[in-house]
Amino acid sequence: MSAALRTHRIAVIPGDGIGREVVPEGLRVLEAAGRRFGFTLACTEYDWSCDRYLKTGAMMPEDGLDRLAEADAIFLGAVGWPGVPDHVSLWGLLIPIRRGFDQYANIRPCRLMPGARTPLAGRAPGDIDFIVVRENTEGEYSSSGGRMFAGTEREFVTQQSVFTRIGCDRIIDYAFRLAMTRPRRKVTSATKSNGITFTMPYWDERFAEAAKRHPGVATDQFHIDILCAHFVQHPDWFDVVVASNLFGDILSDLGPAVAGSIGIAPSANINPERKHPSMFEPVHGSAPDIAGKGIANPIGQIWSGALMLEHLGETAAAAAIVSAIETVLEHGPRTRDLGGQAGSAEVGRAIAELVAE
Ligand code: GGG
Repeated sequence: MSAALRTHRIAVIPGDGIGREVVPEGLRVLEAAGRRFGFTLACTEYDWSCDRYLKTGAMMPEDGLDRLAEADAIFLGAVGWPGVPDHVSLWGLLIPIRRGFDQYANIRPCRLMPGARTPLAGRAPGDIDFIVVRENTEGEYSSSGGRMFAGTEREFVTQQSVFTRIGCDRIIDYAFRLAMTRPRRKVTSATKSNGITFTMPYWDERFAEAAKRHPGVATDQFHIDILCAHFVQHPDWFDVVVASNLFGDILSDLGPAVAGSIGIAPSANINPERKHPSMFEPVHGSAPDIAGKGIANPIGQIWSGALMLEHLGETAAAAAIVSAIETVLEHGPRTRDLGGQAGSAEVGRAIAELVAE
C-alpha cells in the first residue's frame, strides 16, 4: 500500500469535563502528524458521557461495543461528572470497553521531561523514566460483592477481588517482555502480601514463576505502602513496575505527580493479541474544577495520541509528537499546572506546528 493511502479508523470519545477540551488538541496534533507522515484518520465521534447518562440513563448505547469494534483504535478523553456517581460513569463506559475488548495491559509511562518541574529537589530528566504496567480487567475492580440489610444496623457490604492465573500471568509476562526492550531490564512488583493474605501471596507466586521464565531481567518487589514512598524518594530505582488494577491506578497518578504534572501523563489500554481495538486516554480525569475554562493541559491527551500512533505502526509520527512535546515543555507555552498561563489550544497549536515541520 502506498504511504498516502494509509487510513486509520479512530473512534473518538471526548467524554466529560476537560476531556472535551483536550481531545480536540489531541486530534489537531494527530492530523498534523498525518499530513506530514502520509496517513489519514477516519474519525467517528461518539457523545458517550455523563451528559448522555443524565438524558438517557446510559453512558453509552447497548450496541456501543459493536460500534467501537469497527475501529482500529479508540481515543478517549475523560469520564466522570458531579451528579453522576463515579462508579456509575466508570462502570458504564470505561470498564466495559477495557473488559469487552480484553485490554488487559494498561501502560502508563512516567518520565521527567526536560522543562517539567518536579517537586523533588535535585532531580533531572533521566532520573525518572519508568512505566507502570497496570492489570486492567480484574483484581480489585470486580463486580463480585453486594450490600445486605441496607439501612439497618446489620447493614454490611462486601467486595471480592478476583485474581485469576491467566490474568496474573499475562500481565506479569507483558511487563517482563516490555522490560526486555528497555536498557535497564528490570521489573518491580507491587504487592501487599503481608496484609492481603490470599490474592497478594498468589500474585507474588505468579511473579516469582514469571521471573524464572525471564532470567535476563532483574526483579524486586515492595509492599504498596513503601513502594509509594520509594516513588517519591527514589524514583530512579524503577524501570517497569507491574501492579494489580487498583495499585497500578494509584501508582500511575503518583508517578506523574512526582515527575511534574498528572496533566502530561498518557496511557494505553492495550489488547496485546490485537483481536480487538486498543484504547488511548490520558491518566487524568474530567477535572470539573477547571472544566470549561480552556486551561487544561492537553499534553496527556496528545502524548496518548502518540502511543496510539505507535500501536498503529506509525512509529516515526509517534516519535515526532513526543519530540515536539519535549520541545514545547522546555521552550514553549505552558498551562497553569506547569507554572504558565497558556490555554489548552495554545499548547496544542505549538505542538502541532512543530509536528508539521
Ligand atoms: N482519562 C481517564 C479518566 O477519565 N479516568 C477516570 C477514572 O476515574 N479512571 C479510573 C480508572 O482508570 O480506573
